Amino acid sequence: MKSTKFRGRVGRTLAVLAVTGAVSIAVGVPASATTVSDCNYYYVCMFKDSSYNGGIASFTASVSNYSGHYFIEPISGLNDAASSIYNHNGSCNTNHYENSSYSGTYFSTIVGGRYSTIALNDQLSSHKNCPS
Ligand SMILES: [Ca+2]
Repeated sequence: MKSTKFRGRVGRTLAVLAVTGAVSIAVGVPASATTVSDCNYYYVCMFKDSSYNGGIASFTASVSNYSGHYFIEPISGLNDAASSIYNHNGSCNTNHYENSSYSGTYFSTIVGGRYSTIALNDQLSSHKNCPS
């Protein structure tokens, strides 16, 4: 009899934990859940929105044309859409260009630099990793 009651209490506790877990998952992973900490070491990361929100695109090399490249979490096109950058490549600066093929106006980042809002917002189309 006693052991039956004990199992009942454990059962209710587990049920409450399961519901709590489900709620935290739903709240903790909205569509635009990216943060600057999603940018792993060795990568330069671009984010669709300012303040490292809205999706992330991570690269270890130069990209001459963003057409066909995408942010993930959530997925959306990279070209003419980046709004914040974290240079986490650990070794060198990067250049970010208005046009493909490393042309047009550009700006540079420094190693470890975090840029929550960038010049050329929603205009970037290529970047050079370690340009000099
Ligand atoms: Ca944007």
